Amino acid sequence: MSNHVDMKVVLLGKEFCGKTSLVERFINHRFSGENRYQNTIGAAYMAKKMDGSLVGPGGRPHQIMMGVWDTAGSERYQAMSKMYYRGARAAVVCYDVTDEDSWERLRFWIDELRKFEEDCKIYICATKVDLVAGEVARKRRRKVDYHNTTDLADEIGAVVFETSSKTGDGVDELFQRIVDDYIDDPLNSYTEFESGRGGDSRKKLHDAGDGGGGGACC
Ligand SMILES: Nc1nc2c(ncn2[C@@H]2O[C@H](COP(=O)(O)OP(=O)(O)OP(=O)(O)O)[C@@H](O)[C@H]2O)c(=O)[nH]1
Ligand SMILES: [Mg+2]
Repeated sequence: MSNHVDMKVVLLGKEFCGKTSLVERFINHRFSGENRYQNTIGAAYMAKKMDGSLVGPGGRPHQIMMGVWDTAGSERYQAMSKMYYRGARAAVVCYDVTDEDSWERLRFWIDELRKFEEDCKIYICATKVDLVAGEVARKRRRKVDYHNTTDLADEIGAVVFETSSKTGDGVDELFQRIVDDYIDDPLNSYTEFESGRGGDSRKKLHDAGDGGGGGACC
């Protein structure tokens, strides 16, 4: 019997906003460099074993395997995105703090998710914060006020993270928070059940994993 549970996470956001770099930093702990842009075609999948587990029958811990779908931001591929966010337990909707258009685009993805995946938890990720570090850079380059994002997040019940794939700031924290929320949410992949006459209450894992399948695992 499997001793892990799959969770599906999808990354959405305008092209060039930093989704692939975020996954690369999270999975491989590296940043390819600002001059190495290679747009994603369709989508890419990667998986990683996460810290934390769910308690299964007999009290056996089941490790969480996070499968991340990194989608293409180009509008050319928009129609395909539904395939990748279907069944996702969490969506990281990204925008680039130096690109106002990418912030405007958040609404589109949030509406899509709300329409088709009501139970998918939304995390708003403000990327490239290294580019606005320091007073001068902040004034010159930041195009989206942090409070606009927190207001939007409050409105839709989302969580906000600011990240830099260049320095690694906020990246592990974002993905660990996703897992922690997943474990804490009784709707996800396990339910309470009563065992034994004493009514010993434990968590029971659902059989069905919802991972995206395939791909590299670290
Ligand atoms: N300084 C800085 N540059 C970044 C950061 N994240 C991404 N970039 C750069 O931004 C550009 C776009 O990054 P990608 O991660 O490829 O963007 P994407 O959202 O995957 O783009 P699509 O695949 O086209 O949707 C690349 O040149 C990256 O090097 C960051 O945190 N800091
Ligand atoms: Mg990409």
